[in-house]
Amino acid sequence: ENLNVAIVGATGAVGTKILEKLLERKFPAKTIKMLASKRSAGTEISAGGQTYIVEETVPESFEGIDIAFFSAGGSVSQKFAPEAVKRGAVVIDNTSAFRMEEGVPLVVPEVNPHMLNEHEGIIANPNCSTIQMVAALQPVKEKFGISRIIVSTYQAVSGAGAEAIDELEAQSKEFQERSNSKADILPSASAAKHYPIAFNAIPQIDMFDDSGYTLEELKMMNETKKIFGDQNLAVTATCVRLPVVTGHSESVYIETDDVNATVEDIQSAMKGASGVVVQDDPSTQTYPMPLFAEGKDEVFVGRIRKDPKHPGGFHLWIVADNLLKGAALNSVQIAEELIK
Ligand code: A2P
Ligand code: 11C
Repeated sequence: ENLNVAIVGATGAVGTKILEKLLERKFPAKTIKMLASKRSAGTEISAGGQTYIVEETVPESFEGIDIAFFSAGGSVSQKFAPEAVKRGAVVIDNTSAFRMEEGVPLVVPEVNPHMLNEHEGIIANPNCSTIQMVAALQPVKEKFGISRIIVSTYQAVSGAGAEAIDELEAQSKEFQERSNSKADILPSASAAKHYPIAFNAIPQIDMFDDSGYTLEELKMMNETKKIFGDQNLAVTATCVRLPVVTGHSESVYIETDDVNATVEDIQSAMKGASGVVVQDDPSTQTYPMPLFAEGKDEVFVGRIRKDPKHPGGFHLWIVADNLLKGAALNSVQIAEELIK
């Protein structure tokens, strides 16, 4: 009970979950400061029988803070994370602002906790769709080696923030009433065009790069190599937004180095891994789904099949709560690992 903690983006989809996880896991915090923009200064947030008053984020907010969680968008992190570090805080940043910088550990505690040994004040929490994939694949990589990953995602709107959840809800209602749907947020608030997400599937998450990939796809590709510490890993992604509120799903194809690995080998490697749950039994229609992963800490894996032609090729279906393991929980686990 000796740490002063701050949450930047405390009113957001992830920030509220960070508070929940800190309380639920009894993180040894003496104080928890709730920070957001000027707009929500004075707002009250109740959790764990306590009321927290939201304050505007300013450089001085970080005086005396030991650990600062950031989840208010990349530009807020760019502006305030250095201010927090300057005042002696360790920043655990849930945005993409610093992830690929050298000297910034990019950490999933089940995969690469050793990266926390050396840092310069900022630790990056990976993208949600990356976290659940590497957490599930780590035990397979460790036992059998992985040379190639091809992933297609089916991502929930909560990944794009509270406003995107509102947009899906409003459009769904308007669809039922046959009235005109308005799209302002998805596929990306900064995009020139917006498309409805209700009853749709949008093959664009974030903006496009000159390569034709989206930034979300490039995050999955680059972050996976950094977390696994393997720049030779062949990894490619297609990221799609679905009208699901919470829980990202992924169809993942991998090629193992050990071509003799069997489906049972993959299952038993995963069953022994912390934070991973295998739900894989076609005879009882058992497989992971986002509706059932919501609110859960674990990463769920099912539909594990051998590729019919390619030796060492396997297909898997990976689902997790993008706001928990994909964001808030992983950030709090990083903090727990840091203070060990
Ligand atoms: P606010 O409620 O004041 O706008 P989400 O990811 O769900 O969209 O949430 C974004 C979070 O980032 C919110 O908590 C939001 O606070 C916060 N935020 C947005 N802009 C700023 C800013 N300039 N400074 C601090 N926090 C910000
Ligand atoms: C989404 N994965 O689902 C994104 C959200 O880099 O942390 C997380 C963006 C990030 O829209």
